[in-house]
Amino acid sequence: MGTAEPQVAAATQPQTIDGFQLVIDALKLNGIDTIYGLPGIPITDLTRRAQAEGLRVLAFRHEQSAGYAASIAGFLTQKPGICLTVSAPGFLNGLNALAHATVNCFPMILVSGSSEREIVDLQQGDYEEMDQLAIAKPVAKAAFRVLHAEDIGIGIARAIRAAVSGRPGGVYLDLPAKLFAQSVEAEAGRRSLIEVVDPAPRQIPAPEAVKRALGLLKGAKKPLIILGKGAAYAQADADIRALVEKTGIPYLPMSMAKGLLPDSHEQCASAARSFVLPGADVVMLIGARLNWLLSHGKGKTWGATRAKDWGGQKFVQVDISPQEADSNVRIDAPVVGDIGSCVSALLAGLGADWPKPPADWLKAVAEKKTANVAKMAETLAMNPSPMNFHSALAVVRDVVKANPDAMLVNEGANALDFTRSIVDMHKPRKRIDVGTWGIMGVGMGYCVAAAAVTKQPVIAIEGDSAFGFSGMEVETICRYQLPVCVVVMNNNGVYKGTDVNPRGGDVAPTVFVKDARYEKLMEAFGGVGVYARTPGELRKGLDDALRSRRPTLINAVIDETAGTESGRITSLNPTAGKKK
Ligand SMILES: Cc1ncc(C[n+]2csc(CCOP(=O)(O)OP(=O)(O)O)c2C)c(N)n1
Ligand SMILES: [Mg+2]
Repeated sequence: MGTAEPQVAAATQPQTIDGFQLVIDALKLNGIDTIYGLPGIPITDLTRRAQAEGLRVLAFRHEQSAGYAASIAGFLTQKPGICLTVSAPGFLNGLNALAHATVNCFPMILVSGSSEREIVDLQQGDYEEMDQLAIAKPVAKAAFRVLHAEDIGIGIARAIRAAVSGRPGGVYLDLPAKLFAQSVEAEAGRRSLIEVVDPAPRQIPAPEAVKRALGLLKGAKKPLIILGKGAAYAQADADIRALVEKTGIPYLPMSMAKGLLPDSHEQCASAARSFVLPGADVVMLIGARLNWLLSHGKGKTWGATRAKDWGGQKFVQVDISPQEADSNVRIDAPVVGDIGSCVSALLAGLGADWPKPPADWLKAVAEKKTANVAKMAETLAMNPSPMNFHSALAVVRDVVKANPDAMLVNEGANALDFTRSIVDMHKPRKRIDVGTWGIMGVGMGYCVAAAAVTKQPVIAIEGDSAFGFSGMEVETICRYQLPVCVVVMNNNGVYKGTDVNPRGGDVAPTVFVKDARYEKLMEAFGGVGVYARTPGELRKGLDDALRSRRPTLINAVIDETAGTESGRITSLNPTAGKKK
């Protein structure tokens, strides 16, 4: 056994633990294994030490991409995605993603270093001086600052709970520079850390709410189910599928709920969207909000004659937030709880003899679907030169069908809208896109997180404008050798490449350099570049990328006249009068 000497030394020099280590230990204790960030003062050593301690630290070229990566990692894993940034400018670069996470209900924690509180608060001009906590608050679900090392455990526990419990969202955690170097006695430090117990407690719906909802559904002549990304987030896939199938009700998946049931499912009414929305009499929303993406539940989309009028549908709304109901129109049967618990309660309440919806409604939906699918098939079969969105996306559709586990990232205007409607998804949570705000710039950050989280190949369908927002992250993709294939739908601009400046001189604001060679950007960092002018070349590029798992960028040359202004949401775009 040992001599007395080391014991004396240990007694006189108690072991200490510093702020850096406490942050790392607190994250690890809570099962967090990845940090998406960008180093600099005061968090450089935090990134190094986290990596040395076995956390995966994925470093980006811009904090916004790191933030979007963290936000979508949260969506995919139900654990908060961690984005780590430096103070003021790095923090602000991450702020867009924090707001995006909050708006989309993705659990994320933006952790930013900050400058010296005493100097910041007296506005004495510190290095990167900014009251970050105050700035984060309006766009975060919650915001916290930790001033003392012994509070790190509490700070991280509160951030985790706030991010994932109830309706998830973006949380800001402010860690001033001084905190990292503070030391506390090691044992006390370890004891101060909290392993959060049951961070997202189930919320069981009230039995009477479930009964009310089922009563309404049962009496419906033309029922419809709408699945939102909240339903996808819930990871209650088998129960959701059982509920849809046992009720026999046609359903519409919102963009990121595509694949929750395969888009090829016979009850999927996506191809008859403009028929089922105005036609339905009772609509059950599951994890979907009646926001602008569903025309607020009002107007022509819902069969009303005027924009502000309700269509007369009755609504069941299954949502985790008790405040969601009645946000736009009357909700006749709110069912409040976590989606998994609500769906299983609804399922249990169906009983054995649940009647299928009236046959004439199902027949009408099926007929509309068949007609629209046939119309689309004709368009998809054309092979124009140069390619248009349809001929290019017909290839993507086939490749995704052959690789149903691949992740699909999607952003742009036409590049987004056409992909959403043409490319079927076959499994849950495979499609990740611009979300509630229709935000450009999520692309490459999403690709990195999707590859890191799922280990599956990633296909990103990107408008050429959309790609530009995060294009430099192709270096990140090459650096980590991620199996990402980016397809730039290159139509020379925002919406299309044909606008002309009537005064001459500068090109029009929506137009880019013609025939830009985006594929060379990927080649610059050791990845594979492909220039694709035909569906055959696009197909080969995609197949090769999926087989090799090498970072690849396919520059798909699309007819510059092919798009429409704002894609499918032209109606939201105020114009100068001469355009309709
Ligand atoms: C952060 C952000 N900035 C600007 C916009 C406005 N916007 C919507 S779509 C789009 C780009 C559309 O062009 P592209 O990605 O090339 O798609 P296309 O329609 O040409 O296929 C822009 C700039 C936005 N949605 N988000
Ligand atoms: Mg474009």
